[in-house]
Amino acid sequence: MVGSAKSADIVAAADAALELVVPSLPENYCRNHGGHLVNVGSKAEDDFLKQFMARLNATIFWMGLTDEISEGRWIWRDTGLEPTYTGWSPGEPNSFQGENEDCSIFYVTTNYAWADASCLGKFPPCCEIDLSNSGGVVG
Ligand SMILES: [Ca+2]
Ligand SMILES: [Ca+2]
Repeated sequence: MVGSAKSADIVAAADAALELVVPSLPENYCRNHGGHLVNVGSKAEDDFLKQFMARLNATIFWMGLTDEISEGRWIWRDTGLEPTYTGWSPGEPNSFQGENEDCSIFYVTTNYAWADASCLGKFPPCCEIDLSNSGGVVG
C-alpha cells in the first residue's frame, strides 16, 4: 500500500504468502526487486497509480489481483485477502469470450481501470516495494 507504514513482521508475512501462492512471471519480477505486484487499497492509491502509469510508455500493466486459485474469488497476491476497494472497468472482470482470465491489469484505454486478463500476456508489471516507513513503485 503506497505511503503506508509496515512493520518488518508484516512484510515478512507477506513474503511468506508470496512463496505459497504466486508462481507467475510478473510477480517474480517484482520479487526480484524486493516487492510484489501492486495491491491497491483505496481510490486515492488507485488515482496515484494512474498518474504514475500515465508517465510511462506502456498501455497495460499487471497488478496484483488474481482469481487463479478459485474462479471468481479475487484476492491480492501479497496478502491473500479479498479487496476492500476495486477499480474494475464497467463489464470487468468478464473472462472475455470464455477465456481463462485469472490475472488483472490496468488498461490505458479505460484510463487505467482494472480488467481481468489471461495470465499468459506479456506486459510490464506495476510493482510495489515495501519499505520500513514508506512505499514506492517501480515500473
Ligand atoms: Ca478468472
Ligand atoms: Ca477481461
